[in-house]
Amino acid sequence: MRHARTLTAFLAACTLSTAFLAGTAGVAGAATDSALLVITPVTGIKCLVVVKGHADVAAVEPGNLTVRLFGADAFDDDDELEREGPLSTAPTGDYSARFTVACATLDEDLGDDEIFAVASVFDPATGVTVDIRSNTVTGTF
Ligand SMILES: [Ca+2]
Ligand SMILES: [Ca+2]
Repeated sequence: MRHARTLTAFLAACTLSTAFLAGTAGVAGAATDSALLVITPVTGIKCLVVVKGHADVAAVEPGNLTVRLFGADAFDDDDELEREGPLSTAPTGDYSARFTVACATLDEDLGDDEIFAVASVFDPATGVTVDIRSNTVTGTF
């Protein structure tokens, strides 16, 4: 009985988080800025980087997106490791950038490396570039 209740609570939590994720992928103007970083080693040498999310912009144009990767550092400035672009968002402000880097590029520290992405999206309607910081991925690259 106790197990059943725990499982039900767990499933309810999963449903909630799925609904939340679906909500963040929405239509231009209806969703807030977001950036999700996922890093997957393809081989021991190459790593696949995916940065996807949404920019709440009023207008878009080709080449409005630049994606940068940084190594987070508590005691020093964050190092820029990689820059990809110009890329383009979809007309909705949604974007998904996929590229491979040498995994060694992500080796920004002795031991564990803390990597985050910044998606910079230019809005031609306002002339403003919005920087959207992602989650931080910790790994040993
Ligand atoms: Ca670091
Ligand atoms: Ca390292």
